[in-house]
Amino acid sequence: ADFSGTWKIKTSENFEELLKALGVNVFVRKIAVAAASRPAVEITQQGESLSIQTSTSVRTTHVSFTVGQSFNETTVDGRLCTSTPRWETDSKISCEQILQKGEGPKTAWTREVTNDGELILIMSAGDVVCTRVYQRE
Ligand code: RET
Ligand code: NA
Repeated sequence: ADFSGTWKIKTSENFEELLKALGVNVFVRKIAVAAASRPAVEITQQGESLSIQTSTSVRTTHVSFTVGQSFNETTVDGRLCTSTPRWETDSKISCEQILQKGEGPKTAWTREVTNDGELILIMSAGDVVCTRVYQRE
């Protein structure tokens, strides 16, 4: 599948609940939720290698990885973790995260490009699941 493109958000469910499950306090949560409502997501892909930049007014992350190879990233609340992405189907990447320090709920994400050309990002923390759907700009 081709994840490349500039993506704009269409729907988001449970993002605040996700941050709450991660222990983010209500003040920071409100700021993060407002910022995350208008992200700019830029993905470039070459074969099995992806580069994903997610920009908001308060936090911008940039990750580059090859599916099948572990890499360092941060959880959505900013804690360093080791991530292991793998193909769940030929259009869906599933990634488990292990915190490098300390403890917290188990976190993971999946990114999938659907037949109708949408990108579905699912982020989880423990049993809380946040679903964000994007369309190409
Ligand atoms: C701050 C402070 C530390 C805790 C959090 C923050 C904001 C995080 C944001 C995340 C956005 C994530 C997106 C993910 C994928 O689409 C304010 C940096 C939680 C805004 C857009
Ligand atoms: Na997003």
